[in-house]
Amino acid sequence: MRKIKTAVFGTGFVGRVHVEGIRRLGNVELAAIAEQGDERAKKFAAEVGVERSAGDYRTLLDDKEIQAVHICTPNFLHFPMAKAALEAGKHVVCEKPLATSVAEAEEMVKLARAKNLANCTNHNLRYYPMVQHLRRIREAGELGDILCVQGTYSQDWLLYDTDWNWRIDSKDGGKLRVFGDLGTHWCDMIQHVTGLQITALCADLQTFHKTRKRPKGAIETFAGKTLKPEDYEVVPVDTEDFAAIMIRLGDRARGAFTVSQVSAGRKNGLSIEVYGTKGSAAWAQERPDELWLGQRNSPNQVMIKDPSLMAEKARSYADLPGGHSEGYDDTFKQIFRRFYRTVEDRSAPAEYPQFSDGLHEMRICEKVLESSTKHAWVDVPSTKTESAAS
Ligand code: SOE
Repeated sequence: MRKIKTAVFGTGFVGRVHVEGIRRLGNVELAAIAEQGDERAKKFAAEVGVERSAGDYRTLLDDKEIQAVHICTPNFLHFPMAKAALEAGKHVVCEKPLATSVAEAEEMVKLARAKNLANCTNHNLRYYPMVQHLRRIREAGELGDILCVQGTYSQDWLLYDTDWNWRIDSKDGGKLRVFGDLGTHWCDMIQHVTGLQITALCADLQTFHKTRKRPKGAIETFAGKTLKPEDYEVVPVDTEDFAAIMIRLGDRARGAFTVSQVSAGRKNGLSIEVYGTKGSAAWAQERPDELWLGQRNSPNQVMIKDPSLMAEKARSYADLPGGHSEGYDDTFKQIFRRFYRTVEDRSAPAEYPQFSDGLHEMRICEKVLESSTKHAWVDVPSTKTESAAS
């Protein structure tokens, strides 16, 4: 069997997760790694056992054998890298948020369409098996009409002013930090499971640390807990630590959620609650194999992931039997599997979030900023997304 050759651009926290996810697929070969600077690229490639590395990603784009690339760099590089990759005829998986502006995201959508190349915005969190089960029971009408949604995406790794990461600087991460990083995941998930787009919002942002102590050396995501006072310099902060958002979905449903990187004890606390006219469901990322099902007139249930008990259309998202947990890493395998199916066969349905989904998230980001600046509700323009329904 001839494998599809792919390359990973960026070797931080999520680049490593992509490397592992790609290797679990079977039909894809990880052919090269790109990272700024030859030495860094070579070191990472050697560590993960990839022969080829490049200090400049563009050298890999000239290689006709490489059919696809994964962009896992800081956000400001997503647009130039994706544009260059698409122009070179490569299929692209791009980390979220897709870009740093609506204009960039629009151009990426247009270019991918014009070139007929597979394009994925990596909203991997949709692919937890119990999130897919929730989506399918909602589609089957088991929750009735959706009335309201609630939730949060909260972490604690930027709680102290000595915590630092590239995302804090808007030049690298974009104008929104927590919302771009976590809010886009939450919105993608809630829209995916309810089948409703966010149509209006009202956002309140807060930057608790107006200055932070930036380490003098480079620092990896989630990895700043061991530095000493002399290792830092004080810099102003221009991105938010926390946001509270009220939303409207479709023309009837309502909701509210928060996003935070300063909530002590919350490590990767994404939760969604969906309340319908017949029943409700709630799911939390830190207990991914459980789905809470709420009833008005009978006892509530906690369903444990078990493919044999899951909605039929959700079963292909669980590879292991009941009691064998599937987590964060597995969501990457699931999304990549579906992406590469469309690389192999361009007529196969795209069962994953595409650049158009990432564009919708960028529109939401733009409106979050506008709303918080104006202290007002704002409408969110609708986006025609192209992901296949199943
Ligand atoms: C850091 O906040 C981060 O790694 C995000 O970038 C991911 O998208 C999220 O899934 C976990 O947290």
